[in-house]
Amino acid sequence: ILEYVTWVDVQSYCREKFIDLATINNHPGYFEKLRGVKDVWIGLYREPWTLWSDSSNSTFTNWDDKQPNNNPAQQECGSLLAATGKWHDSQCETLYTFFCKQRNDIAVT
Ligand SMILES: [Ca+2]
Repeated sequence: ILEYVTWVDVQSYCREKFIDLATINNHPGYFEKLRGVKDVWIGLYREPWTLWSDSSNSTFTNWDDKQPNNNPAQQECGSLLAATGKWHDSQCETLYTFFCKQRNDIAVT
């Protein structure tokens, strides 16, 4: 069952149950896990956008056109559009589903 929660709630949940929010890389399996999902929180936070929630550096980026745009204001949390895999900055209070980082793979919970 997919849950829709705020970014901060995802971070506490993932840190308690797994390791942290998901980091996204070029892992070929991750698009398959996005089937049937709409918007997903990822472990990126402003600023800088180059650091994951687990403090690892983001070398892989996949921002959508004109993102991050902070429009409308206060878009401080990173999300991913499941249909395209592209990243957006979004308001942290938005309710999206999420990934947690589990070992070195990602898991949909
Ligand atoms: Ca945006």
